[in-house]
Amino acid sequence: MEFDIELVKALQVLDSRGNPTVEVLVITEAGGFGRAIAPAGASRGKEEAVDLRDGGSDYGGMGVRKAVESVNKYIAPAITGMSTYHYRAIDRKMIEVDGTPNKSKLGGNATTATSLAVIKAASDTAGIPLFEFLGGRRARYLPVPMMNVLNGGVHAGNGLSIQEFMIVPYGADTFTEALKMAVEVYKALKNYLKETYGPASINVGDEGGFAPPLSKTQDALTALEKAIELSGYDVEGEIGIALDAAATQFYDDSRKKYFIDGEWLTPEELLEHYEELLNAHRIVSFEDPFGEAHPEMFGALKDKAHETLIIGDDITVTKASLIEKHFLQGYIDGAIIKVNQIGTFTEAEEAIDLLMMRGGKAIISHRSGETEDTTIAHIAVGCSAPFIKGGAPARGERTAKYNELLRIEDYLGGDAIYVGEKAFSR
Ligand code: 2PG
Ligand code: MG
Repeated sequence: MEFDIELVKALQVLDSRGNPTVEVLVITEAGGFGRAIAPAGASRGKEEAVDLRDGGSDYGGMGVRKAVESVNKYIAPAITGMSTYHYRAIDRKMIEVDGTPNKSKLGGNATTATSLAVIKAASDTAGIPLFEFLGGRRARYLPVPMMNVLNGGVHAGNGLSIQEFMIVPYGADTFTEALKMAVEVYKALKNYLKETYGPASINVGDEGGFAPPLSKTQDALTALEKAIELSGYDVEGEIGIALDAAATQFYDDSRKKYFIDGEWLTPEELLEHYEELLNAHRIVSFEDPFGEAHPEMFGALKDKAHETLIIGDDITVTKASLIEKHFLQGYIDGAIIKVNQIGTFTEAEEAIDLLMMRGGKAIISHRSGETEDTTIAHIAVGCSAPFIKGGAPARGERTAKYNELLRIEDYLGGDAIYVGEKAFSR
């Protein structure tokens, strides 16, 4: 009885871009407390769960009063009295009340915030951290962070087509040390960009990475390599470079071409372009290299790039069925997991489990519109995911996740294991 929900209540709050979003509070009969906030993406896959937004003039139409009402009026009466310990039944209930394939009735923002608040309330009622509630005593692996330190695409106001240039500090013994390495590279990158491209180049994008006025992929990669070298680390064995092209964003459906590095390229030409880039630079992971129109091209790149993990995001949208399909076809090595792409933790968990059982890589991810919510840190450790994507090691909504991982590592003490380079093993 003590895990049963006594109260569910939603509130409109703000995300890191200043857009309204949904916060949900869940309290159990034993006084267990869970509060979670839905994040929001800018580069979204077509099949993602739909956020309910108010339209009209307030907040430029971005208000979420309707989604708040979904929680207070429809979700709360349906799940009050249910046991948070059995959170999957609660998520199934919300899916049933919603009744649509993409949460468009209740709003993916409403169901996401509720679902996460429910698992947090359950762990609080049990008196254990969320990661332990999810993964038990086996949950002790700290994920390798993929940290977006140079922003382009729809997250920045520069000419870079590729959305995210990330550093991956895998050659460390602890998460704490990996974070220190990343911060050193971030600072070195700042100095390098300022000296090379002037003070305006250290303005930052949505995920806290720098957004220099560059337009060539090559120059951004060189900047990252320089920063790694200047900090005294090795791009071959300590800190890798990862990319998220979010290529749907620079694909023009009428021309059937991608715009990158000053040129319009067919999918085949883009493949060649990537091959050249991958020959010149060591890239450990490459997310969404092509748009949703060309899943088979992921496979073509995977066949050529054996040293690089090919990762789906917009083409997989945290849906177990899509992840399995693309994985079994040999198109991807792994997938990005974002609870709000699918709308409930239970469905995201299913996608993670299925992917990991097949031998794929689950990368637990933030969104470009984030908040102080740190649930993804717990999901990553709780599900023993090899990687987490959380943005730059700067800006409160990004450092919140990394700081929580520091706390988890400290809490685990001698039991903690940093996944490190094993994150890449196949
Ligand atoms: C992505 C994400 C997070 P957004 O594409 O992987 O980095 O961006 O939240 O805008 O979809
Ligand atoms: Mg992505």
